[in-house]
Amino acid sequence: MKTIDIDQPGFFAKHQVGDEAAGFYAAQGYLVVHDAVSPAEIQELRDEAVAICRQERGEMKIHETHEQEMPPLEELRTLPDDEAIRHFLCIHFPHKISSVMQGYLAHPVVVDVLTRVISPNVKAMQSMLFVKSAGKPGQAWHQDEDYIPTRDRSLAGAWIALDDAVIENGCLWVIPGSQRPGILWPQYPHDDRKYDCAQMSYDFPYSDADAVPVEVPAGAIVFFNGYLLHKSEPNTQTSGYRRALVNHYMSAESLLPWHGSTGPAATADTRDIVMVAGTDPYAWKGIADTATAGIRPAGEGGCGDGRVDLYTHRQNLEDAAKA
Ligand SMILES: O=C(O)CCC(=O)C(=O)O
Repeated sequence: MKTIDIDQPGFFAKHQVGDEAAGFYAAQGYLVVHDAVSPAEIQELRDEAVAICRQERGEMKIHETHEQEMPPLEELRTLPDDEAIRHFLCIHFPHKISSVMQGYLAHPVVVDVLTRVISPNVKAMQSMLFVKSAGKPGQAWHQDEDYIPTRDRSLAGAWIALDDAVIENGCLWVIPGSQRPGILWPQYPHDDRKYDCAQMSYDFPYSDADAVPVEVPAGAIVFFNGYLLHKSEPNTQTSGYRRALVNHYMSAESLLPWHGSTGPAATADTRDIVMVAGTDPYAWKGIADTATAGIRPAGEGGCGDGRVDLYTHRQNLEDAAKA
């Protein structure tokens, strides 16, 4: 097993979380709390991941264009645990079907950090359970605010490592400080099969030399800003997984013009949220239940939506501008 250095800038023990950690997050856009989640909690989350993948917590769908990626449910349920979860890259919104996953939204270390770096009032709106078994692809460079727009740039991910995450099994990579300009860089539907079907950011003023791998031991939590450019590479190991539960949060003061919200952009506000700290200034709106748990395609059979390389994408943009 690779030795992971926890004695490096941006890494803190639980009891060290304070102004220095908050300052590192503000400057660099991320921070790591090691030993944040206990071995018993990791085991609970791993066991729950198996139950979710076996669809014992409820059936989950993969989009019909990607159905070939998954064995039929009846077959999945007959497989040994290790083999059953091997088919999964990621499950979206596991907290919508699992009370265990829902409970971890308000993990004490998460609440401690986020109330320092976001606001005393924090709400969660999304969870993703990455299994990322050996051979599964990574996620191309992106910023999470491309997908979950806040109005005050408060989006933050809390990425709980359920395995040691290292370069070889597809740990996170970040571009420190890239959140600072507060710009959402363009994205295109890349055709790079190292990555899944989510779009890739480009034309940002950083190079791969600016990127750092965030190698962390199981039990660490990586916190990262919604404007931080980040990616993960494929799991190139021949067995095992790189499991992580990543939950997303924002200030409760901001509206959330996201899916499930209706009406003018200025007042759109997804209310399928879970308060994890403080008070909700919009409690009078009530809580909605709009998101459903689902299986995220790995894109192993292609993405089915006209993927292109960057050169062709630029040509397409030029052609569209001329038309
Ligand atoms: O865990 C990964 O591989 C990618 C996670 C990610 O990109 C995210 O949570 O936004």
